[in-house]
Amino acid sequence: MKFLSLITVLLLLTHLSLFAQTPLITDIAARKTTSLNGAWQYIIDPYGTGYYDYRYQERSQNDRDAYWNTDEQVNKTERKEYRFTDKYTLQVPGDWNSQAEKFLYYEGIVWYKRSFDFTKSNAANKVYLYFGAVNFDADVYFNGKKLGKHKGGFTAFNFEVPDSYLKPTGNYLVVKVDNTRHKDEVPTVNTDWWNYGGITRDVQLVEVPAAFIQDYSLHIKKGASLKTTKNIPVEGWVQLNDWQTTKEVTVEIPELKIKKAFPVTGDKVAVQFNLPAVQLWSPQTPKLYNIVINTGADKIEDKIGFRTIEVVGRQVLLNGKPLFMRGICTHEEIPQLGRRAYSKQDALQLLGWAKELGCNMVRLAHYPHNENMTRTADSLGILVWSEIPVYWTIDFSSGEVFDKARTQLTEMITRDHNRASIIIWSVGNETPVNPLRLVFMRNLIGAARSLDSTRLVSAALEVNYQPGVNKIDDPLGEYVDIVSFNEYLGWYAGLPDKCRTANWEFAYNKPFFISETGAETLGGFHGDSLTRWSEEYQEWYYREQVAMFKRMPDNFAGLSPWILCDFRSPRRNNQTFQEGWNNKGLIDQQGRKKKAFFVLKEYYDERSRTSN
Ligand code: GCB
Repeated sequence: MKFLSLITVLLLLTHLSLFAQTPLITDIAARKTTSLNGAWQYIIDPYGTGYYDYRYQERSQNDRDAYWNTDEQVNKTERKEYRFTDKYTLQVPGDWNSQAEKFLYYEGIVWYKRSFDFTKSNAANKVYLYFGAVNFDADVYFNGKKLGKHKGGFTAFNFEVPDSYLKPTGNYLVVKVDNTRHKDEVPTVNTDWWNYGGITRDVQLVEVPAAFIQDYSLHIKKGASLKTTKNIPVEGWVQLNDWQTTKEVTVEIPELKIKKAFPVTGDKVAVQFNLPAVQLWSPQTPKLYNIVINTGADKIEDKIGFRTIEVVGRQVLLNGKPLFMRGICTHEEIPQLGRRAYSKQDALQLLGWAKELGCNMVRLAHYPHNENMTRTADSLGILVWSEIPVYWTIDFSSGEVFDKARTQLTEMITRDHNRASIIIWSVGNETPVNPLRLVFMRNLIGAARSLDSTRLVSAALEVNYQPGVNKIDDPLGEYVDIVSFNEYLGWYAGLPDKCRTANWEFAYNKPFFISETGAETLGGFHGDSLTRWSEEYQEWYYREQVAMFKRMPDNFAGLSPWILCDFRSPRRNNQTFQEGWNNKGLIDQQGRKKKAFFVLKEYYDERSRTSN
C-alpha cells in the first residue's frame, strides 16, 4: 500500500512537472510571432470519447483512439473512429456558439485541430505556443504530445514547445476545449452571461532568443509628487528568463532622449530613473511613449503611458487631480452578431460607443477582456476597471477555489500591468456578505496589492437595503481603496421614482463608485414610462437616477451603469421581451441607441465640463 502510494505521488510529481505552465510572456505584439488563427477543424465530443476509453480511464499518450494522435489510417483496413476534416471547421479566434446553430447552447468538449508548417527563423530560438484565452479548460497537444493544460476562460497562457517536437512540415496542434461549468471553478455554475466556449482569442507561435525578456514593468514611482512635470521618478523591473548570460539591460525612451543601463545581478533587474519632462497620460491627453528594452540578446518595444492614480482622503486623484469617472460597464460581446468580441475592430466598436456616450472610463465586466480592449483603451484615453470572475456564489470555503481565483488575478495583472488605462483591479462582483467570503476576498485584495502596488483595488459590493435607508456597510469596504456597489433602485426594487426619497449611508470615509445601475428594455419597444420593457421606462429610470447622482455627497467618484450593450444570458427567459438576452444595454441587439443612452450622455457631457 505504502509502495503504491509512493508511486502515485511520484507519478503525480512527474505529471505536474511535465505540465507545469510556463510563466507568461508579455508584450507579445513586440515578439516574432506566427499566427495560428484561421479555420481549425473540430470534432464535438460530448462523451469525452477522445480522452477516455470505454472503462472511462484516461487514454494513454500513444493510444491510437486518443484524438490528440494522428487521425490518419495506417492502412485501409484500420478501424478509425474519429477523423478531423475540412467539412467541419471553426474560426479561431471566436466562440463556437455563434458559428453554427448546433453550438448555440452547447456546453462540453470540442476538439480543435490545426496543421501547419513551421521553421524557426533562428535555430537557437525558443518557441512558445501562446493562447490569448480558451474558455474554459484547454488540454494542448503538439504533434501528439501533451504540452500542458490551462484552466480559466479569460486569461492568456503559453507553453514552451521543445525543439524535439517541431518539424518543418506537417505539424499538428490539437486542443481539447471544455466549457462545462463546475461548482468549484471561477466563475461557478451560476452567472448572468453566456458561457461562450472555444478558442476565443488569438493563437500564436512566439519565437524568442534563448535568453529573453520575459516581462517588464515601468511606472511613475508611487507617491511621487507631480507638482511639475519635470524630473518625475520612474521605477520598475525587467524580468529575464535566464540572467546568467546577460550583463546589462538598457531602457530607452527615444522621444525623451533617455537611455539608461542597469547591471544584471539576478533574473529580476531593478530599474529606476527620472523623466526629464513628460506629458502625462490622461483621458484628455492619452500620450503613449515608445520604449525600448534591450539585453543585447533580446530587444522588445512597447508603447506606454505615464500617470498616477491614488486615493487621497475622500477623492480619487489621477495625476494628482480629482477624478470623476464617467463610466459604463461592458461585456466582451458584439451585440449585432451575438458573439464574443476579440479583435481590435471589436474593441474600437465598443470603446467608440463608450466615447460617444461621453465616457472617460469603462468597467470590463466580469472577467479580463482581450488585450485589444486594454491596448485600445490606452490609445483612446479610456480608464479601465479590470475584473476577475469571482462572481456571486463561488465556493468561498475552498482553498483550491481561492488558488484558482488568485491564478486568474495573477494572469490578468501580469498581462496588463503596463497599461496606463487600467486604474482599478477588481477582485469580484456581488459576493455575499459572510465571514468566509471576507477572508477569501481580503486575501485576494492582498494578492492584488502585492502584484501591483501602483493601482487601486476594489470589488463591486451590494447595498444593504434597510427601511428608510440604503446602507453601504459591507465589511469588505474596509479593505478596498474605493468602495464600489451595484444598485438597481427602480428596477429590482420599486419604480424609478424611488430614487427621489433614497437615503444613502456610508460606513466608510472613502471615495465611492456606483459600479452598476440599470433597467431593461427591448430596443424599439415603446410605451409610457410606467410600461416595463419599454424604452420610455428605461429613459425614466435614468432620469431619476441622474437626479439622484446630483444629490450624492462629495466622495461620489463616479459610476459605470449596467450596461453599454444588450448581451446574451440564458437566465433571461421572458419570451416576449428577452428571448435569452439581458436587455439592459443602452445600445440594443441591432446596435441602435436607446432613448436612455441620451439621458446618460447629457449627464456625462455636463459633468465633463465641470470635472476631470
Ligand atoms: C448585477 C450583476 C450583473 C447582472 C445585472 C442584471 O447586479 O452584477 O452581472 O447582469 O445585475 O442585469 O441583473
